[in-house]
Amino acid sequence: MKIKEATFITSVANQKNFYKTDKPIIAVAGKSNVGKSSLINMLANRKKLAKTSVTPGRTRLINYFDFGAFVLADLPGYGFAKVSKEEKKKWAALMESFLATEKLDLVISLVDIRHKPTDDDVMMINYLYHYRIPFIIVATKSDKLPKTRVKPAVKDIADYLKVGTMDIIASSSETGVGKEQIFIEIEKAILSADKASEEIEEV
Ligand SMILES: Nc1nc2c(ncn2[C@@H]2O[C@H](COP(=O)(O)OP(=O)(O)OP(=O)(O)O)[C@@H](O)[C@H]2O)c(=O)[nH]1
Ligand SMILES: [Mg+2]
Repeated sequence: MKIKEATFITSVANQKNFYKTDKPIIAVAGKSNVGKSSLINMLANRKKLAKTSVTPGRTRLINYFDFGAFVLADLPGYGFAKVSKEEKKKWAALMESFLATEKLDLVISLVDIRHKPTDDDVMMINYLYHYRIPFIIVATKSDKLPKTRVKPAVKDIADYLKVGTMDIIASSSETGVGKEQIFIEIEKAILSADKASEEIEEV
């Protein structure tokens, strides 16, 4: 899959403004600082399409990007300790309505390859199962591990999340590792979205 030009669409803070489109919607989820915005920039081949930050918890809104064949939503990160209770509640409400009402074709759920998934990571995966949203797990920042430790780290995360190692893609936004595999999964998700809508038309 070749991305010609990805562009920013809009930022939204509440359900009433969720972006409506006929294109497949793919969302990128994960805790603050895990590398969601960096991953989006890697997929777009652009350094500054999605704002990245050394200070965690910067993306408080859902940011939508047009990738041509699909729309990508950069979700606000979770699990940031310094956020007030009030804001955590807001985040949970926003995420819940987003996952429950938007017909997502794929969620790219990010975890840090160097750490055991957090309780919030597990909660996110459970949400995805609950709402029957197709998802893949991407283990980010693989460049920060020695090459020999990447496979064992993926295995540990897979065991912990009770998924197969084949369900996890190790990636690095610094080196571009994992990019092609992620696009293969995006293509698969788009194809099955097309199929589903054809079936509806036939009825
Ligand atoms: N070495 C390395 N650093 C990365 C990678 N991905 C992200 N980072 C760094 O991690 C920090 C956070 O990255 P972001 O992409 O802003 O993370 P985010 O998940 O969007 O964070 P929030 O929007 O705050 O939730 C930045 O300093 C990035 O440069 C990666 O693959 N390798
Ligand atoms: Mg971000």
